[in-house]
Amino acid sequence: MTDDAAHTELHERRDRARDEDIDAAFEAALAPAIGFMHLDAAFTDYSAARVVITPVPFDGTTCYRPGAREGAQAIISASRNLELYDAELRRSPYVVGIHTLRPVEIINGDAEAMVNRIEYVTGRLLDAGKFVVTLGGDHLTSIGAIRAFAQRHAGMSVLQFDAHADLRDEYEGAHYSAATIMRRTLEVCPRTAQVGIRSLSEPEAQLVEQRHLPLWLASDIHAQSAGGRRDWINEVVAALSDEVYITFDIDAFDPSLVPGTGTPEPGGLGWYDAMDLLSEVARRKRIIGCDVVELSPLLDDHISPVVAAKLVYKLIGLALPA
Ligand SMILES: [Mn+2]
Repeated sequence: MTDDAAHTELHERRDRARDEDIDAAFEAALAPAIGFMHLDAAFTDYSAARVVITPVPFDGTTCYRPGAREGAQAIISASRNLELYDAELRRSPYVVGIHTLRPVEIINGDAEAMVNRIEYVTGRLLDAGKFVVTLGGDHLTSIGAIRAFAQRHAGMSVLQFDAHADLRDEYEGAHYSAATIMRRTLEVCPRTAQVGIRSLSEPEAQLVEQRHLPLWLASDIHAQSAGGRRDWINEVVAALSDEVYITFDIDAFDPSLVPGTGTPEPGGLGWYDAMDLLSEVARRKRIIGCDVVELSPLLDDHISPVVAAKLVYKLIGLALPA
């Protein structure tokens, strides 16, 4: 089968279930679990896939409502509903191949060991030349991935979307926590930009001031957007180096868009705030990897996982122009 034929057949098959699928279901029972975007084997083969999705079902350092351990699977399930074709990019990003790993085995009660395991898995994938997308899990997940990237990309920067600054040195005595991940990030990657922030402690605010950390409050972004101004986008891009790792805490979005998160904060970003910035970053920089964390599914809310899944697919499309 040519690539074109496989492409067309996949589009058709996803549009309507066929009787043969009942037979196929018997075979599928013997096959690996369904991955992100529910693609056919031609587009999920590990050796050919450009993208590898790493699910991390860990929420051991969540400080408010737990449940982010269900986030990665909810994103993968919701991705079944997405179109393969990206309307704005005018192409089908999945053709680069997307392989979904089995979830990383979690280590309960030992956040540092969990970080080390994620770092190891991410490092192996990077050394194999993969574009790695890590799905949390709570925000602790990200530091493992960021360390693996920082070791291999000197001079990279980290762009964080988040309601929270996550700059505490310790949280309830813990060095490794969802609340400390940007502080740990600064230890391996001093160049950061924090966007959508609307919750931080006084010591965190002092740290931002002392170190002149580039940080954009959601309220400032809102005020600019309301006045039709987009200066903040240029400012954020200017703060970044050429190679950009994106860590996207889903609570950066307004909770009216994504209520399914562990530590919701009112007054967040809209979808197009995030899209406009991401498009500009993709246009002027190189996105080397990303994670989407802190989706914590709620009963009867199927919107939050869809938003997160669409964000993941958009990040892949923006980072890897065909
Ligand atoms: Mn957060």
